[in-house]
Amino acid sequence: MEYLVLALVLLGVLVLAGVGLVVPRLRRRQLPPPPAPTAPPVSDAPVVEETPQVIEEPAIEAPEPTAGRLVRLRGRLARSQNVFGKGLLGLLSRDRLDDDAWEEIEDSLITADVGVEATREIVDRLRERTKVLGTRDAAGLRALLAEELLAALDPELDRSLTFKSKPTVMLVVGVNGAGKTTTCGKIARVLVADGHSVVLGAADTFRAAAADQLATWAGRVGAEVVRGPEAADPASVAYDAVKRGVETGVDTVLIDTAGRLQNKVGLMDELGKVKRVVEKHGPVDETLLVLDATTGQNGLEQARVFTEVVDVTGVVLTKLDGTAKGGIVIAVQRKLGIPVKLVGLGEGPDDLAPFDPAAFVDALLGTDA
Ligand SMILES: Nc1nc2c(ncn2[C@@H]2O[C@H](COP(=O)(O)OP(=O)(O)OP(=O)(O)O)[C@@H](O)[C@H]2O)c(=O)[nH]1
Ligand SMILES: [Mg+2]
Repeated sequence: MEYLVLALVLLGVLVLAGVGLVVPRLRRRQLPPPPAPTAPPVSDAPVVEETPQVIEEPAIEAPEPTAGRLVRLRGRLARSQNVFGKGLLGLLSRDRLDDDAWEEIEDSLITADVGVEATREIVDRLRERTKVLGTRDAAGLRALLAEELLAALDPELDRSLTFKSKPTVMLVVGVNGAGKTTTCGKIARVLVADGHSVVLGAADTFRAAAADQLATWAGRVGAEVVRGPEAADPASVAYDAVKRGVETGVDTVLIDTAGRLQNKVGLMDELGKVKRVVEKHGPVDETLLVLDATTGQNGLEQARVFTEVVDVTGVVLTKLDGTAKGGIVIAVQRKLGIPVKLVGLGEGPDDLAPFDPAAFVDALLGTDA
């Protein structure tokens, strides 16, 4: 009986506890819904719009057109102009043109790097013609000198860059510091200005900086550069550059090579190999030898060795702006039998001009004669 009472009491306690737990929950359910979230307070502060992040592409430059560049840059030949325009014309217009005067004329041509042989020819012809024609006035003498200088420059030579293959491959070679990389950059601009598309090959793998230098030039005209790891085989980089040119469908591949002295047999052999390996894709249409005009007659010996190794098709004469020896153009062509196709007249990106013999002679002689 006692047990029964105890059980009933326990049951009662449990029932009461259950009700206590459930009722508050029910109550909570019946609470009104919480207020809807209100809009944030309107502020008078100006609305700051988030600008989307723009990644800036390097600006692509529009190179100057190439036509008439030599005329525009004629002032850069000032130092050579002093020898030809002022010096020679001054000598020629002396009252008496005796043997001494002709010798002085000869000396100034040789000093201007025209070369001994060409100088003799020019002076002999001038001497003959001034005598026969009796020319003594400044304009007449200037015209005769201009004709002889022009004839010595072989104006009939084809100086255009050859575009035969697709892509046309151009190899740029020369001794250290002649201006190869700068010239590659300038040529890339010339090509782009004339409507071509270009891939550049950084086959100077001796210095990492060489490829960076080329990449900077390429970036300015939006051209692609193919480069290899430092100390990579230059022939393989050149090969890859042409391969890339084929893949991307550009019409020109321009390959910069490392500077090398013509008397280092191993380096000259390496250059021959670069050309041969590139030719697995097809012929190299242009092999441009870059010569520093300020090196004068020494440059001619370098040039000769290069022509034996890689069959040079054109000369780029750089730094004509820094020398009084503009006559080197005559000597180079004569000695090598290869046309000067381009001339460098400064360090600026568009300071490279297609070589135009008539405009060149005109610039050398100046207009104040
Ligand atoms: N004044 C003048 N300077 C030039 C001309 N062409 C090149 N230079 C300068 O010559 C120097 C050498 O030029 P680079 O293009 O580096 O010569 P590089 O032949 O590639 O040299 P390496 O690769 O070291 O053999 C640079 O300071 C150029 O700015 C030119 O026509 N006129
Ligand atoms: Mg270089």
